[in-house]
Amino acid sequence: MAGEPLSRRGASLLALLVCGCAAGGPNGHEMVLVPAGTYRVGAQGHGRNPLRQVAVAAFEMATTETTNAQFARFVEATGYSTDAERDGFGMVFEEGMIDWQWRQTPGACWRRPFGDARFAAATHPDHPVTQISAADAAAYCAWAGCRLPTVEEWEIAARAGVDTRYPWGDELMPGGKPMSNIWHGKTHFNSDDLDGFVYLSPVKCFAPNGWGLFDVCGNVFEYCANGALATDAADLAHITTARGGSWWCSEGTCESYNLLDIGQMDRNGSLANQGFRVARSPDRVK
Ligand SMILES: [Ca+2]
Ligand SMILES: [Ca+2]
Repeated sequence: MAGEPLSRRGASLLALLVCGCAAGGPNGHEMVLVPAGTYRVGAQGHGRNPLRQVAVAAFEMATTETTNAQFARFVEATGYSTDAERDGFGMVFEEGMIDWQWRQTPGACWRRPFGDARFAAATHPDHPVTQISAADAAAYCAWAGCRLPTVEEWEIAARAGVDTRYPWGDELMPGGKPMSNIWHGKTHFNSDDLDGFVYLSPVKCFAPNGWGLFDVCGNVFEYCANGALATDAADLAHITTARGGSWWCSEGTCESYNLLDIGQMDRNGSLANQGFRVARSPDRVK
């Protein structure tokens, strides 16, 4: 794969290599193998994600966002308490709020992402876990024997060999069909369920990318291992990175539900649209 730029032909070859390698990872994670090589990421003129070639060692990427069931097993095994649980609140968006408005909500945490019984983890085991800080994600990864992907690894796996804006092409909704769980409304003031979900959706509700990864665009924003990027201001020590947008992201707000944009997150923040996907660098992966 070394030196091979992304192209549709390259995508086909890589798909043959990668899709046959999905295998069981830790704590029920299904992992896809991404071969070592040099891959093209970014785009010409993109400020935070310029076009470049990156060389990576082989790695594995989970096919789904980490679920409530998986996080529950971690908590049961370790007694871990998340930042939101220790703080006593998480940040919640409700239908009818204005763009960018989030409410500090007592009791909101991974067990109750909206602070009440809706979407409770106990009754929604196949939903992605949310109300997770960067430290919470790191603690889970340490226990599970995996790690967060870098922004480049995330993009390589999410692209699955294509050079389009989305895994399925350059159109957000080809033929008017929603392809991911995002916020389609012009603003957040009015309810939006064009794709079938106003808030979170179970993992695997939408078609996967070419390598079998689900929800790389939308559902929950996914923490990455990188801190503030070189293009960010030097005083952003509390910033970490996240990719893929979320159910809350809309055309008029963050619009990060694509293969190019790199989101910024406060590493101490806990929100109802923030989760993570795990990666791994096993010794056996050459
Ligand atoms: Ca939606
Ligand atoms: Ca996602």
